[in-house]
Amino acid sequence: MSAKIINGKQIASDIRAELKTTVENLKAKGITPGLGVILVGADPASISYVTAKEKACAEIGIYSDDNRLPAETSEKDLLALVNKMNSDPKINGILVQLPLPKHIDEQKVLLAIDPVKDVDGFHPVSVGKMVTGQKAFLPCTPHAVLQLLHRSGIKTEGAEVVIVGRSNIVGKPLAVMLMQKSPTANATVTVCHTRTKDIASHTKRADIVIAAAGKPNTITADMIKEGAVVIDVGINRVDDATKKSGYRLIGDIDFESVSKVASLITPVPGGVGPMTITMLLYNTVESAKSANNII
Ligand code: BQF
Repeated sequence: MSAKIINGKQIASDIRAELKTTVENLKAKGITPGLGVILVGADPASISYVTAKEKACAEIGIYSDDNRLPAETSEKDLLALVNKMNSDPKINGILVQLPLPKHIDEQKVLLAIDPVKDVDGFHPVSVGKMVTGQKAFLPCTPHAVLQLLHRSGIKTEGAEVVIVGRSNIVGKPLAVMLMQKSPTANATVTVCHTRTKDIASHTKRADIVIAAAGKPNTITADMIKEGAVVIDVGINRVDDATKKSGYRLIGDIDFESVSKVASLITPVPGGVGPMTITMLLYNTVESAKSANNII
């Protein structure tokens, strides 16, 4: 089999066009959705993510408040900025770009964000609501994966889904979302990780394999059932002298070999990544709507 490629960039662009219309309608009512963005330090990958998110906001008419702080910023000063954004009516969503420098307690900062502005969905209140099936801001990357599957016409109901990776940002919430009692979820979920005895024995049974391990070539063709759907959440930078940046992005999946056995596959770049940013825009627009009692 030769897999069809799921065009995440195209699906993301379709959703962004829908959101742009929603934002235009909000603006006609005097409402401009706003995102407060905080980057601490100058990690090149983090700078590129924050820049991409702010550009995406501008393209659909979301106001963004850009805050780039030095790596030495104290936890106290960061918490003060979060608190200022919590009480700023122009800000509907607060994005603290992760990872934070080691001297700052990440959990403490996430806990300081007002849950009504928690557009990344990392606050324990959001996580708790999500796990118990209440309305909540969904974390952007798992939500991106669900939307990609949905918009590509892939049913998860009754499907055997194997997730490789158990992070708090991707694997763990994705497992919860896919096992939810809902026609758009209802999957049978297995989560594999670094202590799993035989990852291939699990992935080989799967109708849908989702790689979120953070390591290139974690998934190879011999680990995939013929005709399976394969989603690559990995974003890894590898040196490439032919690029002017000096690097290129690759996923966690050996695309070359896996695309010969899968029926559908996401590429990197241009797969889950652009959808992740789109879900951040979605949550920010939803937050602006709720702040103004619009459903
Ligand atoms: C693409 C992220 C690891 C750790 C922290 C588009 C993004 C990436 C790729 C992007 C990511 C990864 C983000 C592509 C945001 C996804 O075209 O393939 C967009 O900006 N991402 C992040 O904010 O923090 C991370 C990965």
